[in-house]
Amino acid sequence: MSRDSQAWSSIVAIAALTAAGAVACGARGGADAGPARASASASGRAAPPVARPTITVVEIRSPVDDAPMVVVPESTFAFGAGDAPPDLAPAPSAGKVLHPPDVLAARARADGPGASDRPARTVHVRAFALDRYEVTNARYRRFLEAISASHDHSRCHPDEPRDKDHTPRYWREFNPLLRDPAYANTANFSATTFTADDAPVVGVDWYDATAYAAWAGKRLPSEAEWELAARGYDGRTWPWGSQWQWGLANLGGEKLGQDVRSRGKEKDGFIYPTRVGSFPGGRSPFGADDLAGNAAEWCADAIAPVPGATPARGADRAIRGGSSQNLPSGVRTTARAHQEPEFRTFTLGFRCANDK
Ligand SMILES: [Ca+2]
Repeated sequence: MSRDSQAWSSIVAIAALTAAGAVACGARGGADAGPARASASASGRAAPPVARPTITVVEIRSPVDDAPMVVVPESTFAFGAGDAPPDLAPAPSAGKVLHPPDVLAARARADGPGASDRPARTVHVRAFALDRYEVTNARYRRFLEAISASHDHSRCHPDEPRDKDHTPRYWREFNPLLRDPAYANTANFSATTFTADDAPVVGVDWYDATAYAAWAGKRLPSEAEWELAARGYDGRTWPWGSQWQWGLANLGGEKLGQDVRSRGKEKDGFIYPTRVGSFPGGRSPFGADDLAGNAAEWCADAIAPVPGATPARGADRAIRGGSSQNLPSGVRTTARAHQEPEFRTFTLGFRCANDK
């Protein structure tokens, strides 16, 4: 139970959803373990079937940043992709069909050397709450004003640079990609592309994200928590299900297979991360939005050089969900990425979690 828990506003049940084939909640086995508060029975084999509890979408509000959060109960679930390739079968409706180049590119990525989400294994996580949306520029601005006034970095990560400036990169360097003439014709930046109040804050590194979370009385989610919130109990490939469908997430790659006149345009309408909650049809089983695409999201986990080893100081940190620039395979619920903790780019933000 977090120290802020008593200040949390009353729980509001929004809806009750029952997963197909639901059975009684099966919080089975699995001792709790760090650093991600999750344990894995890494067997090298596909994960055994996991019971599919009933999912009830419950929303609460953080008392510090007033962010809506969804509650995920203590759970055991199948973490990581199984042996089957991702289901990229085209949707039946015209205009929402994957073009052949999209399919080929997506499958190449899903099965390539970068696919580090296998084998699947059974993981147990304690109950937690997760921000329903990525942290927005408006909320981050409040944090930045607070820490700029107080100069109190005592709750920031001990490895971050002394008196670190937590200002997002693109609040200072407007439109940096236009230095590249090849991008200049298609980038379509505006003064508010990366500063709009209701868009996710991007251009923040892992230390910035960690500092915001601490200010808000929260923390970054573990990869296991993030994946459970996105995937639910039925092993779905994307937050809405295992059938690919355009228009349910802000991602990229939609220009592939199109003629040159479509340069700079995408079917979802957005090249860059856009207003959070713009794709309610892609909401996860637990009620979180934009887990697939929009801004990619820092997670708490440090990446070990080999599975099971202790990560080095300054090790890469995990990134989940893909972004407005990824292909369908890159926004799968199990797709993983990582970068050094100082890395900042225009498609990378975060959301927070908290203990329940
Ligand atoms: Ca996202």
